[in-house]
Amino acid sequence: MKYNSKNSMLCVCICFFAMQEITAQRLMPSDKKATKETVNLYNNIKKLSAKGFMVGHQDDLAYGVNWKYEKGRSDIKDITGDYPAVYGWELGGIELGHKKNLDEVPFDQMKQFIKQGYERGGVITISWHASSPFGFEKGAWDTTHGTVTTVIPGGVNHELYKAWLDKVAAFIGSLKGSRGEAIPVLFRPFHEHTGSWFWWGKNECSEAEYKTLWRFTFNYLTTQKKLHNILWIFNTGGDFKTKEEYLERYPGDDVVDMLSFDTYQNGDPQKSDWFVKNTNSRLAMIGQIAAEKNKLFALAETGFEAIPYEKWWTETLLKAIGDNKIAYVLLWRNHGYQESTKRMHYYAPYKGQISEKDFLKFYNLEITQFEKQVAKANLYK
Ligand code: BMA
Repeated sequence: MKYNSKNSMLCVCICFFAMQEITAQRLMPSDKKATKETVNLYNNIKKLSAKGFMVGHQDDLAYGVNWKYEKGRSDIKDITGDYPAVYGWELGGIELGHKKNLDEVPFDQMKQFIKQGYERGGVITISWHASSPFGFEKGAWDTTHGTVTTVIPGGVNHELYKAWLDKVAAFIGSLKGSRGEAIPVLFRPFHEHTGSWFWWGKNECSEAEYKTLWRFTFNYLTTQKKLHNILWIFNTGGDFKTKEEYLERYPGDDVVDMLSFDTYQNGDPQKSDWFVKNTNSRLAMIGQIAAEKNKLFALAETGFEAIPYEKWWTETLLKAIGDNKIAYVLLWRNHGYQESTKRMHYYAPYKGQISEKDFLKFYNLEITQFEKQVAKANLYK
């Protein structure tokens, strides 16, 4: 092409619109100072979710149904030869200065597991069953009405709450990759708030109080503690009926990056399709909200305790997700036999478990993303 002023004008215009397109597509986390790796993760998860969803597992590297703390082991890897793409970890107990979390995972080991998962290219998500300042015995499950009022600014437990956040911040701030960079985490505090089983639940505080609790926590950790490696996940139970209901306690677009809810299979999936229908329609609902708000969405906790149905993965979970372009689905922890409930408590299969074959089928689908595939996508670059 011959160079003339008309051509160069055209070039400038094309570049201008191309740049605009790129900036329009680029997602910015709610924390305006989010680190490069955090911004990259946010955008790369979005790209990845167009092709398929990541599969995650709580406490995956710490223990499984028949083992505890064996180097490199994972129940999911025992079956597939691959790790989950998302690693869920839990901070409950850290606020009290405990060395282990409420499920007995030592925080110093958790830190190492987080680094390992991150270095391999996986994604880290953190939940926090924060204890109630009134109920150390019942912990997060102490539903004394009005607890939230006491921890937000002006409340009698506000200083205590700040001291708790300092401990959370020290942990999240200590997560560093091999170049000294902060490891990005998807933080999901005050989860399942549409239920009434935690002290931050629906019947335990007002909408305004919940929002204040969230916004205070966001501001304290980002501004005061200068943590810029967090993507913030808003999370309800699976019991909302409308978009309006889902958003009742939504604290604002400026403090949330991802929308999610938790839901579990109950009863026999071969007799009733409520889990498939319920989950699918609610994911569609939050997917619409996420699209309107230019945010991501996920199924942040799910599973079928002890997986008694051998085809639950391809016949139930896969259908429940359907064509919703979720970022990830996280299976809850593989505790094994639980004395308190006198039941087996696990949500991912282990070698020999009846749904093992179907899980492998699920693994081999193009739409499901485990660590090897996700590592190729270089989520932090
Ligand atoms: C629940 C159960 C409990 C556990 C808690 C917090 O769903 O798995 O055993 O203590 O989550 O991780």
